[in-house]
Amino acid sequence: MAMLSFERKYRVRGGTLLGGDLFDFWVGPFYVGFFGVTTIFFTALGTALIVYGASLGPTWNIWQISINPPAEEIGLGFAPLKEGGLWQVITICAIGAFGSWALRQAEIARKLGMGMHVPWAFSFAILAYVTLVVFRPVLMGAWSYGFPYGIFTHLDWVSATGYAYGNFHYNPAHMIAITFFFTNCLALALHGGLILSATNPKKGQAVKTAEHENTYFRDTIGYSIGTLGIHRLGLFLAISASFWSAVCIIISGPLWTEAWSEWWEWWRRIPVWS
Ligand code: UQ1
Repeated sequence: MAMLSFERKYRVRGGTLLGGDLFDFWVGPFYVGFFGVTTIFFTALGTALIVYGASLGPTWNIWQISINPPAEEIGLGFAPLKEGGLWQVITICAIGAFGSWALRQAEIARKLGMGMHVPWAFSFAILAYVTLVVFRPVLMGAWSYGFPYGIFTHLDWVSATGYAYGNFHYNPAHMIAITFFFTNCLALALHGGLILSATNPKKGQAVKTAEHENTYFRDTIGYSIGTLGIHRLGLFLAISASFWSAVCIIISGPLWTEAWSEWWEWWRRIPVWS
């Protein structure tokens, strides 16, 4: 079916999650929907507040602009706008925009009768962000633990937070997260390479099939995960990377306050070799 006749068939009203017919229409190629409107609202407000916050600051140097969270004394209270309140409102806007985007993905998937894999996957990215700026600051007792919205300043925050626990690479959940990131790269490189090698041949040569792809890996390592399986594996590796990233930061402070290298004492104390 040509794309245009497909779209004529499926670009029809109905199946929205919220708002009924209210925003159930398209503008050019874009579906609008209730959550498209809320995405634009939160994004526009949040961006305007970032620009306003930058205009108050000491610099227009793009690398050095920073919207900082409130000081530790504010605890979990509301801060004056110019003393971290902007950071708080911008954080609400960001969560509103990311949440709206996930719900817009869900609404479009629902209208098309598709699964909810994309919005669920995106939700793991939202989880990682909300862990950094809401869950961990709440558990630590102050918004000051959130990261600042600036290019250099957020890097400084990562560095300082890492060194606050000695060497963050000893954090076991950080190890697991990195392992998932790297395995994700390996899987995507194998998959991208395999698909291009089979379906994008030189001029005059035949496009190969899934049987070629399966056989390539059976010949190489005695096993093929299959054309559906590789996408299940990819989704699992990607959401696991986000999930364990969230775990590794939420346990730093709320659960473990020393250097992460000390956590491994239990391993050194195992009677067999201690
Ligand atoms: C694979 O087995 C497979 O099935 C045919 C793919 O689908 C196209 C792949 O992309 C890849 C990378 C593999 C190999 C992966 C494993 C885990 C054996």
